[in-house]
Amino acid sequence: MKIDILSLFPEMFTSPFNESIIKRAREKGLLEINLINVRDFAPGKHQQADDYPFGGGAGMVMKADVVVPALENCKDTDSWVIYLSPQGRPLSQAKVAELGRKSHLVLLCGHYEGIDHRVFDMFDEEISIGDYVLTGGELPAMVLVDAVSRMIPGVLGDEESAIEESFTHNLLEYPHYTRPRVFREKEVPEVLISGHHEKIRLWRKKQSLLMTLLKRPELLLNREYDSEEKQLLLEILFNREP
Ligand code: 4GS
Repeated sequence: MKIDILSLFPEMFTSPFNESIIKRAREKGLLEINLINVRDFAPGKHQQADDYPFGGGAGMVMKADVVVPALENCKDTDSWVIYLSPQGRPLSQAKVAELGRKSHLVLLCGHYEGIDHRVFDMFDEEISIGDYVLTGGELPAMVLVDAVSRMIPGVLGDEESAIEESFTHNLLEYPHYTRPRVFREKEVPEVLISGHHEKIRLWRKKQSLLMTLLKRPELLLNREYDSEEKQLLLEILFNREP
């Protein structure tokens, strides 16, 4: 997958994309990330990329005659152009999985008050990472790249990618433990040391349901239940043992 990121502050991206799993994905050639400075497309000696808003008011607006050429420069027939902003649809794991199947993403990061509205018809999609206001679209672009990268086949190891993870089935993760077996009098649940794989699977499933019920109960309304899960829910709700 190729990802072009258009920003006024491309240096913000250097360290997060040069560590850990994303670094490995780039080295393996599974992921190509290009950081493009929008200012390079600003005409004139001063390379002015933003200007005062017509009609007055606070803040600056990124200029259409700078952003449009910057977008045109990286747009191809297979490109999917995303503008990160609080007005976008909230990012979800389902959307992340969908974007993971694209061959070319172009991410535009707004800064200051926003972008001249005449640029908007160039976007395929507007995405928000949550209902709060940041100083720029750079952190949202990093969040999106990170989440999408791990969907690309080969980016996670076989073991990691096989893991059933949070949100994929509208369930949160079960609790994890590693050595030591006893830490400050807190013991690792007995079943995890039992070596009984089926019992461990059921314990984890039940814990996932319980964690979701306690922390994000609204997620439970957005999923279907098989007979095993119904049984586990009955056990949780009415303390009914199998
Ligand atoms: C977000 C967000 C954001 C909004 C950018 C104010 C600078 C800022 N972008 N998800 N202008 N939340 N953008 O806060 O995507």
